Amino acid sequence: MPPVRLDVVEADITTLDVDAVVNAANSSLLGGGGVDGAIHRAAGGKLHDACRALGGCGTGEVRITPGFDLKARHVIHAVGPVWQGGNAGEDDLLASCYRNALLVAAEAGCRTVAYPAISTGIYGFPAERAANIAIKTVHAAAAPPLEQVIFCCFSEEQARLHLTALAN
Ligand code: AR6
Repeated sequence: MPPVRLDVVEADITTLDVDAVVNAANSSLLGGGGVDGAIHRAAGGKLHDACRALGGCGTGEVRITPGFDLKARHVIHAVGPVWQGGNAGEDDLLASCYRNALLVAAEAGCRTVAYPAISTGIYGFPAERAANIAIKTVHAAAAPPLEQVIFCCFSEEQARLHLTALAN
């Protein structure tokens, strides 16, 4: 089996034609700002209904729904940690998001998955530290049937941090 390819792109994740996009959600799963708001807007109101039926999600955990009006067939909702200074288990919780999303994606038969930089916006996780955790965790855990994992960055700086982490 060929190894899973890891790529960094600078894009709006709602535009990507992949099997699953990961959402940086909150524990209610009922939407919010940032990438969560963008995904809900692009997927349409049925996503909200599907999320409501799930009844919430713990930090570090994930839930899967259809992608509805998105090109992506699935949305994997991950609840990242709120940054509290680094001594509240934030690193492990962030890694759990990346790992659990890979497991759920594989269960759903996904071959291509795109992640945003979970927790690095409204939740305040330091961007470089988060990029290192994202790349390290996915590199260690990605396996077939997955073929490609995309780190979808929303700025040049985020993309640079992920590319640097990938090169190390
Ligand atoms: N495509 C890709 N990345 C994006 C997009 C987009 N369209 N929009 C923003 N980003 P954030 P969090 C990047 O704040 O920190 C919500 O209200 C953004 O630049 O979306 O995990 C939820 O409901 C940043 O690098 O998520 C939660 O309450 C990254 O996505 C809370 O925010 C994550 O930023 C979650 O906060």
